[in-house]
Amino acid sequence: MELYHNNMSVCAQKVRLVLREKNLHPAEHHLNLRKGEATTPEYLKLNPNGVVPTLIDHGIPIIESTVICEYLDEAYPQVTMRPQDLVQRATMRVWTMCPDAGLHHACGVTSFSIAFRHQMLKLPPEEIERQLAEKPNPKLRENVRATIQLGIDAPQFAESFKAYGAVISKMSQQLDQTPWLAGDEYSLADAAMLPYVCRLEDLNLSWMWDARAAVSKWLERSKARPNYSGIADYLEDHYLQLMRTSGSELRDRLQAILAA
Ligand SMILES: N[C@@H](CCC(=O)N[C@@H](CS)C(=O)NCC(=O)O)C(=O)O
Repeated sequence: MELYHNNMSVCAQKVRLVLREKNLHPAEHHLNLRKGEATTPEYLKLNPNGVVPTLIDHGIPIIESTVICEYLDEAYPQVTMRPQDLVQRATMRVWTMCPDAGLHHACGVTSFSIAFRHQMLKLPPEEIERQLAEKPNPKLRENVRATIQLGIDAPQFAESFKAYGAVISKMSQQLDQTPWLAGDEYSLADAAMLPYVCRLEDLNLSWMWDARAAVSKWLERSKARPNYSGIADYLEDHYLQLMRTSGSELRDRLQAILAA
């Protein structure tokens, strides 16, 4: 088994949480996204979307992190991450589809507008253009361009950030009732959502759940599990430093956006 991934990518973190939960340790290929390593002709043959992660199992590439996690759970059922109860399983799926239904986009806009744009702004303008031109999806390309140039003043920022906040509030409602997102057991739902909450924490935005004790407790419980190594072992200090500083500097403006 092989995994093409990136240390700080939320989608890759999600898949690594599931792999660690199941005690699977594929050979790893780390792709530097800032250097365009996910858009090389060789990699595009594995993942035509030019994104990480990609899992190779029995020589076959499997793409889309949600699909990869479901695949792993079905192909390696020794440790199961789906509730037996079918209603809880349906609840699990509502959470696992959440990143694909908008949260992942909101997270990308939020992370880039607050922090990652600063890495890009250090590059010569022709290098920024080269990297943008490599993005196969034109809409994504223009979104990234706006967030690089305008940060949290980019037209799509407020809507994305509020959507992110709304997800935290939905999680809080669920976690007020059950210890894990799909019920009494840890499941694919928790693995799917943890990277997105950790990203907010990395951006120093944990004030977003100051008044939501159930989210703090869930986060603490999730990070205490051995599979959290799928995130912790890969954290890069210079990214964390950039995220913390940029998120702290913008705190007042971000709070005003959420309150508006
Ligand atoms: N729906 C895809 C999204 C994958 C995705 O957007 N991956 C990001 C990292 S989290 C990526 O590779 N971006 C390419 C880039 O930044 O150049 C999945 O869940 O696998």
